[in-house]
Amino acid sequence: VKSVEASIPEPQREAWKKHQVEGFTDKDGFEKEVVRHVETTLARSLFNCDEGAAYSATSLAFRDRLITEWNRTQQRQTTADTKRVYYLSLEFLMGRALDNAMLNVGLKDVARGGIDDLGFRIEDIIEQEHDAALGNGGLGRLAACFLDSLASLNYPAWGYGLRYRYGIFKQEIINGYQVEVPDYWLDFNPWEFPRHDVTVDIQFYGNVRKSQDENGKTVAHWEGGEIVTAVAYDMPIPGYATPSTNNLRLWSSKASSGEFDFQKFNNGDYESSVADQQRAETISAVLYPNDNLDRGKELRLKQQYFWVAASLYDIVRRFKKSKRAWREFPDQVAIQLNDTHPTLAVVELQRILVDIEGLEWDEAWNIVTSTFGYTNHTVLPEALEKWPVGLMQHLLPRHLQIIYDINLFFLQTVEKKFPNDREMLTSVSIIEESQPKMVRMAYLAIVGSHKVNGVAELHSDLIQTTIFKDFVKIFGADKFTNVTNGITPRRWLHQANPRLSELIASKTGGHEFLKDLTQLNKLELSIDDDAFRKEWAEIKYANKVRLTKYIKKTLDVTVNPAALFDVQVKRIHEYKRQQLNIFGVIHRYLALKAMSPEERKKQLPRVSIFGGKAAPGYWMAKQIIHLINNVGAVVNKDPDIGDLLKVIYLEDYNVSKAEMIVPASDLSEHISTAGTEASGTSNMKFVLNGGLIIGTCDGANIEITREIGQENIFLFGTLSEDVEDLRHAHTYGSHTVDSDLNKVFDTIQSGTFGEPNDFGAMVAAVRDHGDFYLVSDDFQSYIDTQKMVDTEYRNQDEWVRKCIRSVARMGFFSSDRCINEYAEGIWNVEPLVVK
Ligand code: GPW
Repeated sequence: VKSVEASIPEPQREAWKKHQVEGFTDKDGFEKEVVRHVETTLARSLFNCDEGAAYSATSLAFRDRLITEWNRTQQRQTTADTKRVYYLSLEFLMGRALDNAMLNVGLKDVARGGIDDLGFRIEDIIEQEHDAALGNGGLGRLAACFLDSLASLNYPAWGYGLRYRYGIFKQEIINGYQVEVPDYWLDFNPWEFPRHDVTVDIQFYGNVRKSQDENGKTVAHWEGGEIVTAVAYDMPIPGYATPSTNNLRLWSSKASSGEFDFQKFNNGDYESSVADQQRAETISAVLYPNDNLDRGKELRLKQQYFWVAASLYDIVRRFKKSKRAWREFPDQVAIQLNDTHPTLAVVELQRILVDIEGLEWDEAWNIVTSTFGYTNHTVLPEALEKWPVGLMQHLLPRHLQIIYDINLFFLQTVEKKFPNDREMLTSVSIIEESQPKMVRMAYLAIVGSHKVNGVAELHSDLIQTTIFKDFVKIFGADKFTNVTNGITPRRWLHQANPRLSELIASKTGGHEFLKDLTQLNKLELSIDDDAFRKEWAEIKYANKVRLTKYIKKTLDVTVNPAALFDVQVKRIHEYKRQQLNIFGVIHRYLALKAMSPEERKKQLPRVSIFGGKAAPGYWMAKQIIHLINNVGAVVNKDPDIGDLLKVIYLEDYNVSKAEMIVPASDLSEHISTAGTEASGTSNMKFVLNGGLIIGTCDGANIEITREIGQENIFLFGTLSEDVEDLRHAHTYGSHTVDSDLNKVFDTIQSGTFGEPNDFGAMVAAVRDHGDFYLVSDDFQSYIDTQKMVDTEYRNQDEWVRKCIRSVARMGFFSSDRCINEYAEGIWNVEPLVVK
């Protein structure tokens, strides 16, 4: 590795070296930086520094530290000139940055002391930060965990996304209904660096002209249309206990400053040029709030192309600096497609290579397919992206031509392999011959990539045997693989649950487990240590007390921290079956009401905690939220019930709230209809924090069971291989709902929880409309399993042992393991070792 300094010309080298910034390392240095930022960067008097200003100054002090390491990391990577990974994701659900930065850099204790000297509490300062919520749910949070692992493992990697002005909406619950409020998060964001010098002009619309070059070869020219400029904003991503600091580059749209604008301006058309400006800015204005649903909006397609084109331009520009031959591109660049949202990148790279760089089609296509990998995150048909051919033609005329050519060449190879198989050709065609015709983005992603992976074993099996089975026949099984999801133990254990992290460190020989999570297995050696188990239980209790206080403060409901905390927090979706949970809660309420006071006294107290957002246009999901809130309103004030049952809806579930909620759960629910949840990742977070789970045989629940042992998990319900037959039977046979569930429905329809009509559709979906999500089939086994939970929770000693054993066996679910699998099996990249 050449010295970084060598890039500075000899005569100036000394001056630069002499003044090189060395970040603070002790309390004094930290305080000095904070005070300097308060007085100069924030222009505030020291006597007028509130918690907000103290947060800002602390963050700026850490940002400065990160950026010097960031610069050195980029220098190191440029000098080493090895292969880089580019993770393209429309969502990065980062949450807060300050606590994470302090812990990863290893200076949280230093900062705590300094903040204390300056008259604040570090916890209050951390709480000031607004979440960076540029994502909907699991898919976006996975991308954020991956960035943490990539940096912590020293991989040369970049994230590319959009800098939305509005992240996921803020949820308010008003009279039991969800109300959406815009999330304007950019007022003061110390974590981003605007790069006004890093811009890319992006073209839309226009038309394609073909000409012949001097060799008689046809060349396509994409002309006219309009130009929007992409401006880069960089966020440093610090690795844990390593100087490596990677980059997340987010693109923001603004009107191009080209002649077009000036013409209008000179003609005195000032207002219309301002309107153009605003129209350009809308491209990166808002995150689409749908989870597991494709709504096919034109602006969304514009977002996708804008982001993909800017990112590829940046990647290609970086590659070109190395002056290598094009065929070496895949040796220098690996691009991972986080679901199909960035699939246009396949087409855009082919366009750059053929139309702009003048490569032959086949050579270009080889480069393209060797570069891309595609991760699928769902089998739900309503989530598989399709775009109308007409829209594509209008917005990206040249890209549509290229898609047609890709499809033509692909179908020719299929025809060779399966002669005279018309059905095969229509079934795998990238163009769906429907009215209107559609571009199937998943098929384009498969054809354009060298590897396709699912995110848990069951899910990867399902995509290979159902939605993509014909592609397995065409490309062979080797192209398809599994990489089971993981989570970063830094945020989801060390940061969210510091006391548990310390206790684990004391039993496993320090904090090594945060870099190698398999070391958790040493915990099993301490399982018979009474003092250890006692402290374990105390930590869980303290975390529950913290949540109890939060519930009191925000909802004015008193819950008993000794009760069993039963948590289901995730996006609201029929397939995730929050309705099954609330029907179970109503069943419990009815059972308690039917008991004599003596009998009631013997029951185990339980707090049912829900949280999660519904997509604004998802009417049924909003009904579910409404029912949960109405049940809470009745149950929580019923004097017969008291502590025995409380129903809580936590408003505005997000990453920072998850950090408080996850460590406080005894039991969490992961109860999707088998075969519908690709993986799930919160299941991993809850178990890692010493909670047990009740779940279906779906997604990563299956692998969690395999790792921790089936005696440590409460599984119930239909298996995925039986789902189809049951659905068929509901529709074509006679569908009866068991009597316990019918009692629940009758109670709802008697008006116990408000207007019965409000929930008619939820009941009818199960009773009358085929019960697609098999709520009635799984209800009895769900109730029975919840009874087992009650029984087992009474034996606290054994419960705690189950929790410890489970945590000890969770090593597999680190996103570090997951990233290493991608690096070896898909990207072919290696870490850049830092001396
Ligand atoms: F539909 N996931 C998500 F596949 O959070 F695109 N949003 C989405 O839009 C999609 C998937 C998509 C989730 C899966 O539902 C979850 O099971 C998985 O754990 C997560 O992606 C990360 O792989």
